[in-house]
Amino acid sequence: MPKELKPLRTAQGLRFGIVVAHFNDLVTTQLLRGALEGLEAHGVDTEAVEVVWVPGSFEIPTAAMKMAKSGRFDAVICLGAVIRGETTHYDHITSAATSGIARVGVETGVPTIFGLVTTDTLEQALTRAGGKGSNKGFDAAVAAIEMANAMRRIK
Ligand code: INI
Repeated sequence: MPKELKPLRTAQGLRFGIVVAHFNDLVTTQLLRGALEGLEAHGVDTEAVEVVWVPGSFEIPTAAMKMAKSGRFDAVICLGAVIRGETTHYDHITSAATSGIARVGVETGVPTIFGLVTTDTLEQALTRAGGKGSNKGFDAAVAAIEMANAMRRIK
């Protein structure tokens, strides 16, 4: 039988950083609410969570890198909302945020979780931020817990 590390969603003793963009904060405050609910639902102590706000999604990787390098967090959750209808540089911001967030995780070994909604309209973004039951922030929190556990268990 191969050794198999199945998803583990217990979160006692784990610490999480959250970077959240305030651009489109109608959406991102809902993503943050979802992420905090997701962590709490799995037993994360609120004292073990630190939230930093940044201006927009473009700035998320810089703050995530500093959090990841601090050695104080088991995973860093990144939350933002990029809405095509409101910008001509949607593709640039989305691509910089996406590759930057991925780079932080790969370079530091501290999992970074992609909790950005990238949509055509504000309505679509609100739907993905809990509007109709699902919240990408909550999903990001669950992914963070799974990755934090996986990284602790890989020898
Ligand atoms: N930032 C976002 O997070 N979402 C957006 O939709 C957005 N738009 O539309 O422009 C946005 N722009 C700000 C950007 O992320 C930076 O904060 C800004 O360019 C300063 O570097």
